[in-house]
Amino acid sequence: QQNRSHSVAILGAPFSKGQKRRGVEHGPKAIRDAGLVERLSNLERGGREGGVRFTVCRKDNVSEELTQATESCKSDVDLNVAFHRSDTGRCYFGSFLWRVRNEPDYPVHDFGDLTFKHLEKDEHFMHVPFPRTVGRANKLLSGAVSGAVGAGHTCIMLGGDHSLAIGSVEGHAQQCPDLCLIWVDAHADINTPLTSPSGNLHGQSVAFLLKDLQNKMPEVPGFSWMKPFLSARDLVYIGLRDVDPGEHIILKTLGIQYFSMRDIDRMGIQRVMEVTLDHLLARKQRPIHLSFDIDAFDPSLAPATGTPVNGGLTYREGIYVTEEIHNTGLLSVMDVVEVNPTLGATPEAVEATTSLAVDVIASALGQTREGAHVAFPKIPEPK
Ligand code: 6HN
Ligand code: MN
Ligand code: MN
Repeated sequence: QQNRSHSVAILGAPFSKGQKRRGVEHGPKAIRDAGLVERLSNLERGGREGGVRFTVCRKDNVSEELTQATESCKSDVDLNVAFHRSDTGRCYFGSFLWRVRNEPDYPVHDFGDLTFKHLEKDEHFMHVPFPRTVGRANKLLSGAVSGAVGAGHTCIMLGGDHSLAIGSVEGHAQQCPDLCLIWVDAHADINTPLTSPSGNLHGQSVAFLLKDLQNKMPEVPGFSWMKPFLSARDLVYIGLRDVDPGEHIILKTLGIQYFSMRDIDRMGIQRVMEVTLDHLLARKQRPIHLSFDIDAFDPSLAPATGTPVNGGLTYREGIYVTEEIHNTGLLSVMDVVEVNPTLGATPEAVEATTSLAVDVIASALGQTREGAHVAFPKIPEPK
């Protein structure tokens, strides 16, 4: 049984060479300035936690375990039940968590920013700019994420452009080889250097991760330190609405599970999350890597980003995604990328984007819209 740790590590990755617009390297500072650490420290995550996480059990088992857990729930303990019905409706998976109230909050460790070097001699590979610089940055990030996860933290990686997901997911996989990946983005970021219209590596991150694309990938200089390790079936996309032709043939050929904005319109975000978690977790509970590109949101909500696309997630849809991921109890690493504070038309536009980034992180780590009452075991009475 997996028990995700409760301390949170924040890791800044001020890096922008995976694309051509400068400014996204200021993302970590902008997100911190929007009050990230304070928000996470104030989260009512307090107390010791434990419980049962189960993979698949029959409906009657669930109600039995639920009764037992409820009976053993004393007044100083919160019981949190989160489970999902499988597609067939016959199986359940999820968790019963207990939490002792009124104990100190879980610590938030801000590990600061990594320092990336730009290599002077870094010629294009085909039409791909800065391959060695991007490769080296990701190698450094990989080690840092692996270290944070290995030390027992839930890791929040602040980008930076989305090429950083290569190192983030790779480092995570060093500690958790059975991880699964949820990619929330307007874009699929699954171009190979041979399909990429722009050459930019932030549009190719997933292609570096997938075993299924191994024989379609040329040897890009700067990336000899890593091998692809992820299976196409361990990946789900949410929010797609700008997919290049070469990406579309890859998605279709590999049979990757994706939910475009059209699918969200059709099914609703609730059903999308149900199928997503069922697809990734029904067979086996395993750590989740959430790679969240802020451009998944509609540009009216997240204007300060490099490749905005109309018709994105609403605030409520985006927060629902992170709430559901939190409720699995399995979030292990989260990337928040492509916040570019130099691209907002006004200071308000920048502020909207950075505070939205803080909101999705807080929500992924347990902030609820219904409220919480860790500090209030009962309704206070006048003396
Ligand atoms: N991102 N598909 C386009 C490309 O250049 O390959 C856009 C990629 C955007 C990448 O937003 O992380
Ligand atoms: Mn994107
Ligand atoms: Mn992206």
